[in-house]
Amino acid sequence: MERQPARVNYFFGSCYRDLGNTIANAFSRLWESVVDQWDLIKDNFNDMRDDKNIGSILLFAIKLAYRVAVIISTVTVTAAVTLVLSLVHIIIVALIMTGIYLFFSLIWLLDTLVSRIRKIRSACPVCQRKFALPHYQCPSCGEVHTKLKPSKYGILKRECDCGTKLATTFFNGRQKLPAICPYCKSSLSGGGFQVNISIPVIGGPSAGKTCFVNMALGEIEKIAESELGYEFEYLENAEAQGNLRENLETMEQGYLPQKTTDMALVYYRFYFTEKKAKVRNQIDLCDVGGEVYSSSSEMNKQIGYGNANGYLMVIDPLTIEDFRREFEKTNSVSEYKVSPKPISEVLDILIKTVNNMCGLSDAKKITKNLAIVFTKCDMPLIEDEIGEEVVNEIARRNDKMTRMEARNHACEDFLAKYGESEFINIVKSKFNNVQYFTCTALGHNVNGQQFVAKDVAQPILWLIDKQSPTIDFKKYWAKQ
Ligand SMILES: Nc1nc2c(ncn2[C@@H]2O[C@H](COP(=O)(O)OP(=O)(O)OP(=O)(O)O)[C@@H](O)[C@H]2O)c(=O)[nH]1
Ligand SMILES: [Mg+2]
Ligand SMILES: [Zn+2]
Ligand SMILES: [Zn+2]
Repeated sequence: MERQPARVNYFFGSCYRDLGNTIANAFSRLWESVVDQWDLIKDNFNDMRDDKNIGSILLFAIKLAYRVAVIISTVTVTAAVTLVLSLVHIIIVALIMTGIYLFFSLIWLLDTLVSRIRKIRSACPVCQRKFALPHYQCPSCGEVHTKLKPSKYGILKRECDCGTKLATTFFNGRQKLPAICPYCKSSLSGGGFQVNISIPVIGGPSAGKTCFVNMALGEIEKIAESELGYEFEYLENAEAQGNLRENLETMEQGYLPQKTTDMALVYYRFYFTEKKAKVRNQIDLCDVGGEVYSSSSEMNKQIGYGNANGYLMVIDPLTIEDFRREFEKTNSVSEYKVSPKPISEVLDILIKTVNNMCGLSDAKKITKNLAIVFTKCDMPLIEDEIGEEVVNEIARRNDKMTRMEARNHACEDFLAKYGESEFINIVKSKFNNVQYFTCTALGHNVNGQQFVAKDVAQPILWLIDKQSPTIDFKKYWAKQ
């Protein structure tokens, strides 16, 4: 383990040294007493060498016998007792250490298992990487602890070099410490105790991504508590780069949000969590300038596409050439801001990027969910193609079909009718789980009136529901 700016715990370091020193001291004292006796024998011998007095010789003999006896008893009995006591000492320390190691293993395992089972992951909106454990900064001295886990530095807590005690697990509050991205060092909220679900929004320039994302989040915020029973919290800091509040305010006044110029994913980050849940769901909706879908090199810089948990593709119906021609017969297309980028090209570059990032062959499916959202459905003609009545009619004709399945049918029929069969085939062959949706983010073109979104929340809720094992909107879907 990389050196941490913390003191090694007594039981993982000094404890063994202390044991060794104690035993070595006992034996060295024993040896010293043997040497002392030997020195005394030599002194006694020197004292009596010139003394031929029989009494002195006798006294010397008695002293010699006594000292030899002391030496013999020291190297036998005392040494044996010291050895036995040392062994007892070793056994006691070993027992204590076994207990401590077992406790350490248990805490380490629990912390690791909770992380794995609850799928705890953080994502960095700056470098787009995902990781299980962020780096943590000591709140007192700012030193960075790169592996704040139970370790030789401490089981439940460790002591930073500055003396501050830091929790080392999620059970005792590690997530309350300031967390930073291990790769780019950006600061992160939530302390790493969350499940991150990231959803890039796909679609060419002017497809309607930004209008959709902002209106959908506005809608989800409105219905989160009352209809869904979940807590919604948009992150109003640098981490959430998307200007949700500003965009919603602009749109409330009947104006449109600015064109997205970023070629890097813009994170709209929010928490969406069951009441009183310990682990929060952190959802990232990632908007981007639609031009990115014309540049493989720009796409490949956005590793967020590979790290995603689901994809949300926004389609402007007028992008579909055959439909646009039909539309033009009775309507003026110039009133609409049509997205010029063909949907099959957008899909193609997405698939190539994900294949490349996830090491998938062309034949291998992308297992992440895909929501395909027809937006701008306030435009004329579209209601007759994929509107609610069409969906209801399909559902009525097929009594085993759910409304969601019926909507898929309606949208696929629409795509096939207007020359996009190839798009349907690619979607089917490359994605396991696909759901079509229809919505309008604005309700009408700019006319000075307030925009009215319709059905914008469902695609995002569907992706979250599919991805999260703890989120279930059964009651909500039953009403749709
Ligand atoms: N009628 C109608 N027009 C819409 C709707 N949503 C978007 N638009 C129009 O489409 C234009 C583009 O929408 P944006 O949301 O900015 O599109 P984008 O996909 O974010 O485009 P880039 O930022 O260029 O990638 C808007 O300026 C509106 O004119 C809608 O629901 N109804
Ligand atoms: Mg945009
Ligand atoms: Zn410190
Ligand atoms: Zn980062």
